[in-house]
Amino acid sequence: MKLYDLTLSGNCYKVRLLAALIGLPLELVPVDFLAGDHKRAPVIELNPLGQLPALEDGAVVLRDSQAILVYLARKHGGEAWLPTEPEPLARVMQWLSTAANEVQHGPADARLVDKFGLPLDKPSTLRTSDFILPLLDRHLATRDWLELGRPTIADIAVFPYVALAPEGGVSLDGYAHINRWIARIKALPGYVAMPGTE
Ligand SMILES: N[C@@H](CCC(=O)N[C@@H](CS)C(=O)NCC(=O)O)C(=O)O
Repeated sequence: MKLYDLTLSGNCYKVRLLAALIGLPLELVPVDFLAGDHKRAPVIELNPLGQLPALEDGAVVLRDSQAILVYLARKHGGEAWLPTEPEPLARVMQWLSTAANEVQHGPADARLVDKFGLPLDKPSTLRTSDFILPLLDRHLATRDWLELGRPTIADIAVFPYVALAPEGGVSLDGYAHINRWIARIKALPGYVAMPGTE
């Protein structure tokens, strides 16, 4: 199974992290982002959006980190990481949507501005961060994991760009429940880090 990968990408890291936690070997194919290789073959043929990550599992080709988490969790994680019953499934999925929306447009985009110089609207990324991080902290005040009382792909999807928030000038000081949740994720057997989450 090949993951077209970028070390500094939190979206790629979601996939590497889940694979490590479930003991699934991945063949990492590093893509030279600065050279624009994500906009050229073979990546553009796997993902017409020209984005990473992309996954190739035999004839199955997938784009989008959330979709790849769903695929790996259902194919290799049994019921543990993504259950099939309607309510718990939906509970996990709502956080995948939050990861792709508020977390992406808040702390993740703030990091794209500060760390990589992308010309995004920094005040907007800070406003979105100020909306989602307090909400997440309140949610975690009464539970150890985002849903179902155990780690699921909800945690894996939301974790990277929350943990990387300081790289976008978004402080996690004062978010005690988020910080304890980050520590719990880092203590999971098989956990792997990425630059910026150590
Ligand atoms: N929704 C996608 C977003 C993927 C994404 O934006 N990847 C970045 C790297 S972290 C990328 O390839 N950006 C290049 C571009 O958008 O042109 C996911 O979750 O995988």
